[in-house]
Amino acid sequence: MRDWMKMAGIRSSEITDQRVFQKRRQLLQASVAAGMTGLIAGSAQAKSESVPINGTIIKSPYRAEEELSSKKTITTYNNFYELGTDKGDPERYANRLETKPWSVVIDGECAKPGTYTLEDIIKPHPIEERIYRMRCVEAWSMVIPWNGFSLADLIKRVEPNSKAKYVAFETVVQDDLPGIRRSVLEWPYREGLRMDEAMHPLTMLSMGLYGEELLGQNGAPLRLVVPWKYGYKSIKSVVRISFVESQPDTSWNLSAPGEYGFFSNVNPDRSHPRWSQAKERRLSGDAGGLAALFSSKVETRFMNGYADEVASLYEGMDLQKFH
Ligand SMILES: Nc1nc2c(c(=O)[nH]1)N[C@H]1C(S)=C(S)[C@@H](COP(=O)(O)O)O[C@H]1N2
Ligand SMILES: [Mo]
Repeated sequence: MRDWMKMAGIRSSEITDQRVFQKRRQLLQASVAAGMTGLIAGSAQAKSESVPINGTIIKSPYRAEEELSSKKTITTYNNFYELGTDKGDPERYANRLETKPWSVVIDGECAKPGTYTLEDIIKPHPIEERIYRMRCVEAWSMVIPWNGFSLADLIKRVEPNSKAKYVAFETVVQDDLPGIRRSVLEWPYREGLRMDEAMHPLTMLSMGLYGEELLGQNGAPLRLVVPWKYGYKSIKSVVRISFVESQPDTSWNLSAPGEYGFFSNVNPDRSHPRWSQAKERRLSGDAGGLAALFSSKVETRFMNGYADEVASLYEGMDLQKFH
């Protein structure tokens, strides 16, 4: 064991693991290139490896001041129903999600529809770090340092026309994902935003967090982040973005229209039919998993604390009705 390894607190077994890992990864990539993914599905531990984001990350002015949730909490306490309904399932099965190669279909009412590779989508945009509060409809919340850019910047590139009143999103459907075999929701997972919501500078496309590429459980390789709405609007592993004229279907609204509206703005004054939304369990630091049971309760803020920025989008709307 080398001294520098001791100093850095690294066990030699970890180094070995790293090497084995790299090998497997190369093998995997080679096989993907050769179109043999089916043969080696299940050996793809590469997805649980942290990969630093390549290039400079700019600190944006969007920085919630609260204590951050730890990387561990953010990557082990998740909702991603395609991978299972238990909070631990997304991490458990993240390696089943095939993220390479990845492309996104952009279609509908725009001048530049097409199939864009992940690189085509991300490359033109400087990557920012934005610290957002995230509030799940199940009344827990985290503070997450996302990496990514405003969705508006991508939208401008593809030039939507005047018929584009909404943006619809879809998640990938892969038969190997354990949740896909069960019909807990209608697949593909679908979400949507009104055009002005999609164009709001707070609305992000994220490809990383804590300076590392997204892991499967957080919606690798590209997901939406809309911090003033309940978490389910922030659709993961996006493969399709469509510009449409009328309000698109969303998975949660289809499954329980009385419980999940289209807008889904965080609102402590509008209870979910089965529970209050007035408070939330803040999963700060390492408070994921069982620790979540003992985490502190904080008051939920209107529009998740982003009302100064976004309340004007809903002026004159009855927010009890348009929930
Ligand atoms: N495709 C897809 N996207 C999804 C979900 C899902 O089940 N499938 N769950 C949503 C819910 S309910 C929440 S709270 C957030 C959780 O994001 P996180 O696990 O990265 O914190 O993802 C959202 N995006
Ligand atoms: Mo959620």
